[in-house]
Amino acid sequence: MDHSLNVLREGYLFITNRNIGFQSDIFETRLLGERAICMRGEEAARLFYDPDKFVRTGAAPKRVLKTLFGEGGVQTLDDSEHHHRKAMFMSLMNKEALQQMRMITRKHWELAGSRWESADQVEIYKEAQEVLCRVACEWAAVPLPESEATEKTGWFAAMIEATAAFGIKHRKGRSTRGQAEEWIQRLVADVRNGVLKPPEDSVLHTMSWHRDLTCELLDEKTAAVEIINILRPIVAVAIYVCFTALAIIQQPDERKKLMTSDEKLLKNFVQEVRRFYPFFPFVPARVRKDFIWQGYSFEKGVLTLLDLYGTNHHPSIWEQPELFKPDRFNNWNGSPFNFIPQGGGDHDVGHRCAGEWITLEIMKESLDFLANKISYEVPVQDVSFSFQKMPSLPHSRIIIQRVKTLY
Ligand code: HEM
Ligand code: MYR
Repeated sequence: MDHSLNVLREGYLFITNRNIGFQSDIFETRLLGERAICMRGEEAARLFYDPDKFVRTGAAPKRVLKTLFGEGGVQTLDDSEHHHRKAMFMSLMNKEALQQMRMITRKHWELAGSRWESADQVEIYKEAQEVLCRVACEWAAVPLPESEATEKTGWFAAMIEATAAFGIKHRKGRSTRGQAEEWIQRLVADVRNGVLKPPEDSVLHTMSWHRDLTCELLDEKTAAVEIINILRPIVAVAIYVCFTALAIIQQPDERKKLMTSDEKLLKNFVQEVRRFYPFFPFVPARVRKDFIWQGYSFEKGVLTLLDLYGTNHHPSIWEQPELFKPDRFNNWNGSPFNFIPQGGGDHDVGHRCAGEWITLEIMKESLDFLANKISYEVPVQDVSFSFQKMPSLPHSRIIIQRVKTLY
């Protein structure tokens, strides 16, 4: 029987529910009309990120490519083509670029905080998306006139929300991807014909002039897809920021510990936000060639899903996984396979998220801002969140009022 509908009904818990029911971290089912293996846990992640065992070509469903990922992007490449493209992404994540990201994020939060002083109420999610859209474009050297900030934020948000949606919402994501690709393609063309001269180490410059393994420039559309693979996920960090705001509100004792803006404590807190709250549910791959693992046979071409959320909540990895405890990261062993909110394994040779380090920088700065740089009241609201809807968010999007800046 095909269980695709159950994925939508059970969302983040689809795999975990069956792991518990079958008393096994691995099981087989049918999804989108084909056989699929689902698995969770540290050993499953170690297997999934073994490049000899799985490929990504043909793994992501069409609807994901048409909305979230884009076609021809790094997520769909394998082997030397992947390594070469991924190296370009990772070259943009150097120490200076991370520091730059931190400073840009701070600047835009402080500007937003000053605007909020004259507002009745503020919705953190919406504000975070707009702040991060400005941050993303500034960091990437993509020109964003202030008059277009709201529109472009909406385009990225629509792509993120469309992936697991149906009807109008899904179609909107597809059409906004088209608009966004056209917008960025025009910029790539302008860089190539000398009309735009972004700094040499910027995302826009690097991607516009990147050459593939045959020394050809990327076609304009692929270059746009990859630039959007930087901009869109930075806007998506707003989801983590919204959950961070929720954690600050719900954990006054943990918040107090952050008063000195100690970097290690900020880091523990955001790591726990990334572990605890549901965000990217699972990642797909296909079996590269037949093999047997722990008695289970994996046949060439079979769709395989690794449960990221389930691994981050696995009871044999995490003590009391359903409690929010940032201090647990004082004792975390740093394994690339047991804490995998943005994928696992290696950033350079595997598909682990290229933006993991900048996500951490944005989150630490956003946490420090929300916990220490402004004062505000929290009106009564519905902060619950769904495990069915992907991506999930607190229903109220976190509303605050009577904001005062402390800087
Ligand atoms: C890949 C999650 C932020 C760029 C991924 C993957 C996940 C993920 C689960 C796939 C891992 C795999 O296929 O094994 C997230 C989450 C984020 C986030 C939850 C928080 C918002 C970012 C940011 C950037 C980024 C800020 C860039 C600035 C990428 C790219 C890939 C990727 C380029 C493809 C890597 C590859 O296929 O080799 N991300 N990501 N992500 N992410 Fe992120
Ligand atoms: C990004 O923009 O790449 C980062 C985060 C977006 C998360 C959106 C999660 C929604 C559901 C995705 C299902 C993916 C199945 C492959």
